[in-house]
Amino acid sequence: MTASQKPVLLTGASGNLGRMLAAELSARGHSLVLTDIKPFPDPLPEGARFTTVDLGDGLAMMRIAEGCQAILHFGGVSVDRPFEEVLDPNIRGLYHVYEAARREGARVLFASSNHSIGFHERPSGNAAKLDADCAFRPDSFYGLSKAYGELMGRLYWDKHGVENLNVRIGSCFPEPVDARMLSTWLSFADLARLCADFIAAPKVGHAVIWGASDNPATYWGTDHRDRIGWQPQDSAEAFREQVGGKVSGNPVTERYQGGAYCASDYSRAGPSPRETFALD
Ligand code: 15L
Repeated sequence: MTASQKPVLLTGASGNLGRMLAAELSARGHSLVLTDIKPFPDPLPEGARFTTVDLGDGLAMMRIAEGCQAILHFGGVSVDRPFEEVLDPNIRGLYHVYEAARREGARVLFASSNHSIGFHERPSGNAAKLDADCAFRPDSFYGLSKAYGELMGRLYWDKHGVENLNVRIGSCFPEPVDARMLSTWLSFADLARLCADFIAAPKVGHAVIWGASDNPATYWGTDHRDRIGWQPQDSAEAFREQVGGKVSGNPVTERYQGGAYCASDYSRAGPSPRETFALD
């Protein structure tokens, strides 16, 4: 079996993005191993099998990854949750994913998030966009787990040569639903193309990509998309009239890239570290 015929493991297969990717990648002819802690709710796509696996179970992860060429890691907690809920799936689970990848010689696509850098301010006017090599500024325990996941990729590439692509997903939904998403929206079709390009790329190394469509109002600048030859084709701009007025009215939410995740449980006296200490 050649590398391109070997199956692709998709974790988090029963979630919204997982279900969409299972259908799209199967339609592109990939053989898929699907896993999630929850049952797969759809009829199984052609060339796919599904097994329930808890990311916290290292042995089960090793077994399910056997013979796979790549792991698309969309499993784990995908929203702002208390630390104890994030710990097992997103911290311990990530280690299991990477150990399985190391053993199989598989590459990893890690579904990271804009919340790993959420406390960067939104650029106003012509201000410089944020490049992918910026500092992590997590806005939640969830965002912190995504920063950790990206660093795990850094470690496994430097130490073990496990290739990995870290996609800082903005807001991947069928359509943008508020004004922030004019900057952060990633269409399902652009994400599916990104995953297909990742599987097909001759070399990835350790790379970071902003997971957003071709949005003119983007917060984000350069990244490593050339490594996989990905170019987003959709744009949130078509939805401006529909969602342009949908803002929260919360100054913390509206100031930072991570939006409501920054404002959640926020307890600083002022809205910004810069104003308090004249420091960034
Ligand atoms: C995320 O990381 C979440 O998974 C998603 O539910 C959205 O909240 C998204 O970020 C966002 O920032 O819009």
